[in-house]
Amino acid sequence: MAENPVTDYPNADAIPAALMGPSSSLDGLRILVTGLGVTGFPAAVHLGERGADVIVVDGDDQADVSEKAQILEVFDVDIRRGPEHVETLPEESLDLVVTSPGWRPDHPLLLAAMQAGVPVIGEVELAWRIRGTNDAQWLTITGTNGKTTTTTMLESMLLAHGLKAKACGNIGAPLLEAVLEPGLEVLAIELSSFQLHWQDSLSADASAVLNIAPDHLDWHGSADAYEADKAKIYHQTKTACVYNAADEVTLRMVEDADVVDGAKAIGFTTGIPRPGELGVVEDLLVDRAFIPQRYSSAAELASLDDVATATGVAGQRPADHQISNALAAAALARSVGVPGPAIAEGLKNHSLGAHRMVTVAERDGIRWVDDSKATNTHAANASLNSFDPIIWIAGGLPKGADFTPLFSDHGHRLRALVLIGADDTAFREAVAATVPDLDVIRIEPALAVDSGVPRRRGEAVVAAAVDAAASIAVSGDTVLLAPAAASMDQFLNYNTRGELFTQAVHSHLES
Ligand code: UMA
Repeated sequence: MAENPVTDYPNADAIPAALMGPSSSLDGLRILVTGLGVTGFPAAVHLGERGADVIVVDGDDQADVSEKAQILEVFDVDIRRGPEHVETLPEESLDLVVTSPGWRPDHPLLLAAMQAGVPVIGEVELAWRIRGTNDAQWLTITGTNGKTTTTTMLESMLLAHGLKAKACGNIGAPLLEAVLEPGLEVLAIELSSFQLHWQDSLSADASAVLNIAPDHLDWHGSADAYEADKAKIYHQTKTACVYNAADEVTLRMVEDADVVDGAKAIGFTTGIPRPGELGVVEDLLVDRAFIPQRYSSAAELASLDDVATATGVAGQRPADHQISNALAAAALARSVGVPGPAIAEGLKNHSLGAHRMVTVAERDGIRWVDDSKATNTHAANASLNSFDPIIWIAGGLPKGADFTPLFSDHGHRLRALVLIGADDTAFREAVAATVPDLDVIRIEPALAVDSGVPRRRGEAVVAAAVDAAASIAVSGDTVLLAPAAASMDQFLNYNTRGELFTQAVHSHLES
């Protein structure tokens, strides 16, 4: 497997060579892991197991980490929790920092590390360097929206072909654990822009960018920086760079990428495909990219009915963005030789995950929908397009987004807006500029004092939002939780936000 030397990554030359491979000794290296969450925990375990002196820091000292601490103790991992441990670097000298994706690049501790010449890498770079317990092919997926659905569709297609495959990465199953799992043949890897930022030497077998819309601008600093990090997914791709023919930015990223010789650009389109693309002819998904006779014909892969089944709308025409997701997944699957029937079978076996436009209850003609997964304006736009009239529950961490277009485009179908963000300034300004007469109900952020520390209580906030929506909803309305914003201002993550919403709806309806 070709190695790609890291050239422009801060302090890349200082990344310890001993890291390569899954089992060489890391004795004598001191490694700081920032974050004791989904990413940090397996990283600390792995590095500790290999003999490194590991320190883990986490600003949160409230979460129950006793089970993780018990395991980490076995490897003498030093856990330091609380705000005082994340202000700057620990006093000990360090050889490497492995950071969790939620940590912003301008975090004082990470800046201090980079200034001190200590290399900072993320989970993806670490997983790429240590891979080897299995010899799996890496199929990587990013984009602003649809990543998780595309990743699970891809996994389902690979499994239908009899491959030992696993969906992992930003989807919630750590990539590090997947590369250490024996026997896997293909990894379907969802990558966020945060994860891509902290990696540089990954050379995937095939990679895809589904679409690009402004997101996470607070984390990346600008739309250009966000795009540049997303574009890194194509770097050194070996066989197929999959792009969205309807999204010029994704094509430009492929054209600008430094790929392995022979890697092909493969487009997907919801229209009739040209040679080199996958697309739709009548009610079929077809391939004009991976077949030798692509200049004269197309190979049938699956039907739009299969996509409808895969996305929970059997009997209807699936939404265009879901057809795109299915085509992107199919392109990646084709790049490792999955035949048409397995693509169709994979779609039939697939179901959408939790918190993605799930109807959680219907009572008295009022539909309650959980789309907590809509963490940005692009996703909320798709959600708002699907219902009418709507009582919209929105707000959260705005990530620098402009909400004005959502109100200009969907104001006519909104009966009311229930705002749940801790800071709702951006939403209020957007309403004032577009639909000033819209009925806006503001839910006060709830605070609880926990061991002397004030904490936001998302549970109380969604319960109040559900009560407020119920008090104005009438038959025919959809009450839609599609926040268009991230959850971390008041919730652990979007899953928790969706679960609390579902519970609040059920307890309201039962009361
Ligand atoms: N922490 C601090 N200081 C900080 C930031 C975080 O102390 O400034 C601590 C937190 O208290 C936490 C720990 O660091 O205990 C790790 O937090 P993290 O936010 O980096 O998250 P992980 O638990 O490691 O989960 C991450 C991804 N989270 C983020 O990118 C924010 C998960 O994606 C991913 O599933 C997991 O790694 C495995 O790869 C979630 C997500 O919201 C679902 N992703 C964003 C998205 O999809 O839009 C990018």
